[in-house]
Amino acid sequence: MTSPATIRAVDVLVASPSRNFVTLRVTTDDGVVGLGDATLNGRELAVASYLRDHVAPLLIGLDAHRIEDTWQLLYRSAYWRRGPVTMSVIAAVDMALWDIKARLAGMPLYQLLGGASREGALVYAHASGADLDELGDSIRGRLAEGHRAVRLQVAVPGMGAMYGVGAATAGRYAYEPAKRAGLSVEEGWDSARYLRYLPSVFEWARAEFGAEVMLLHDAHHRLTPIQAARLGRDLEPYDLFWLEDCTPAENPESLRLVRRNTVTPLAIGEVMNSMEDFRLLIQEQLIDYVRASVTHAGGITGLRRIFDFAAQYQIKSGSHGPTDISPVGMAAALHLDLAIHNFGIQEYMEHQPLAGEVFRTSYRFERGMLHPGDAPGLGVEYDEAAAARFPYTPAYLPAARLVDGTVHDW
Ligand code: CS2
Ligand code: MG
Repeated sequence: MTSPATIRAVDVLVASPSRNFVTLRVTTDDGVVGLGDATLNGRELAVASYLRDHVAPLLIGLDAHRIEDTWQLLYRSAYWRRGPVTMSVIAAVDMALWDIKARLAGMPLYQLLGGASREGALVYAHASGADLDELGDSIRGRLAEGHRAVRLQVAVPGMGAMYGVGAATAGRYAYEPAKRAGLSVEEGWDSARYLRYLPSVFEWARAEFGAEVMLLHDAHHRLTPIQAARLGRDLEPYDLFWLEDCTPAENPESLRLVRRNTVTPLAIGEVMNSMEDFRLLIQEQLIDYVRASVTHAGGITGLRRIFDFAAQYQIKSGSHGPTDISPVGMAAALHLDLAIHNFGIQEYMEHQPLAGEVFRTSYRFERGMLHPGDAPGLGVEYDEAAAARFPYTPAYLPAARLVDGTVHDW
């Protein structure tokens, strides 16, 4: 019988090394520390308060080994279920408890999840540009680093700043979708122009970079179902690995129309956080990849349930991994990626170097894949003294408007 690991302290750490991160630290009576990521980009303090004011008092004195029981307690006893704030809170606690259990076992977390099912997790990098020349340089940079899968985002001629396109001078992809302070920046949007232009980008990319490289694209929820169907069909000759968030998918039934009209693989779900969000998409095989993250979908326990359900329908994982998932969330994702059978791909948008001053990670990149490393637990250490140098800085996500000023999906 395992001796209990009684929870003695629960701390919520908010810091902004290059961008805001909310980290949960759970400490046991014996001084074993577990970390969890609770970063909800643009709404960070809502999660921090939920954790600090409502959850921390419930955790003190519990046995950290009882992960499933604690998950169910936080999910059911709150009464108010699901949603990004609640599920990010549960996620952070879940990650921290898995971290503690694996540290106590002296094993990297993936061993406790069933052991490695592969050598590493295939990742995709981001490439972007204000025009095709810049995009070409960006793709060449990623391929030179050893990446085999690249997401392409490019400015549409005649449209201003838009999602996923990094600053022209940034060199390495450095899209920061918010000013570091102040209110939302507004971006313009014109679906007709985008739909006319995008297929030519992928035609160019295939001619330039050949058939082997895996190419992805994110439509970031901006299309109607019929527009999404047309885009998927127009992109078919260029063999995308996936087309992401082609519609908002809040009405999952609308994906039936997209599916009937295109065989371009579809990935959806970075804003979703529960099994209920995915049920119809999975049962009707309306998607090919589940895009949820460990950080927003109830942790390792929550996301694994969704992935296991998806596996019954030959749907694979494609975990969300932008820089607003902290290095703790990234590490957790990699342990799960390594262990599950229906792994597809992992997004990898490298953190800025400043983040590395606060989070020391053990994951490593090799031959287009990430491996979580073999340090006990998640393999991440948090430097609180370094974090003190980077106080929380309010930052908003942009807003999108159509040419006539109508608010649109961002
Ligand atoms: C995204 C994100 O990585 C992605 O595919 O769509 O960049 C997303 O915009 C951010 O996570 C929002 O916080
Ligand atoms: Mg996305």
